[in-house]
Amino acid sequence: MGLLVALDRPGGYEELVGKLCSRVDGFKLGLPLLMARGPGYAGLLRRRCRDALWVADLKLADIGYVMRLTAGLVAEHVDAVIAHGFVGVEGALGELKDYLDSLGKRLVVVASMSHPGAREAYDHALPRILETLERLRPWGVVAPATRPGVVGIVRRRLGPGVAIMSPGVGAQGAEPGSALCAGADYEIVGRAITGSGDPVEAAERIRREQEARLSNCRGTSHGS
Ligand code: 3DU
Repeated sequence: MGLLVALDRPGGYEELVGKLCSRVDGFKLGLPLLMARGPGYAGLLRRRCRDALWVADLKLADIGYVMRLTAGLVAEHVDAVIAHGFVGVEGALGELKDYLDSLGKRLVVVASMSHPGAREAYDHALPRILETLERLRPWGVVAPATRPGVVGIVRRRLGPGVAIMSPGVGAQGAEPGSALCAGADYEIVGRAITGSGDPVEAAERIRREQEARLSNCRGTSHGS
């Protein structure tokens, strides 16, 4: 059962990361934060919580050459980098994965997104993106907590070896634990924690809700 906190707003997160460090599994750094503070800020935050999983959410979607250059700016400070799935393997995700492998870093690929507009194109592309993921075998996949059915499809298709991360819990309406019950390893929560008056309490409450929902669904639908 995992909880990753999305840090998106440009701002100072040193204190928050220190407080949340023992309560969550990792942090996902968004583009607004990385562009405002620079890639080195990821390293500064990481020193506040070394053992957490640190993910740079670059949402890369370009040719391999440019994705490698972009990922290379932040890779030394994080464990994993996120790229979009629709750009394909040849000349794009394949090159990025080889590059990250050479650095000992992990690739996470978006299978579909959590907002309503993902139904317009992303969901239609899902069968093709699943083929890409089967060939590419990235370390992780992003699938939407708002549509747990998609999480289940990804888990069934890719099996137990892939880490599934699911955004959409909290501000976008999904309940804590719902994606975990559908087969995700981590739920990504941003505003419900970072926008709360008491982020530590919010993170602890979400943890409790994840545990409660997971213990209810275990043995029924989890991973199936
Ligand atoms: O809605 P929240 O504030 O909990 O933030 C969700 C985070 O998840 C945010 O950083 C956004 O960029 C990310 N996200 C994805 O990675 C993929 C999605 O399909 C939707 C959101």
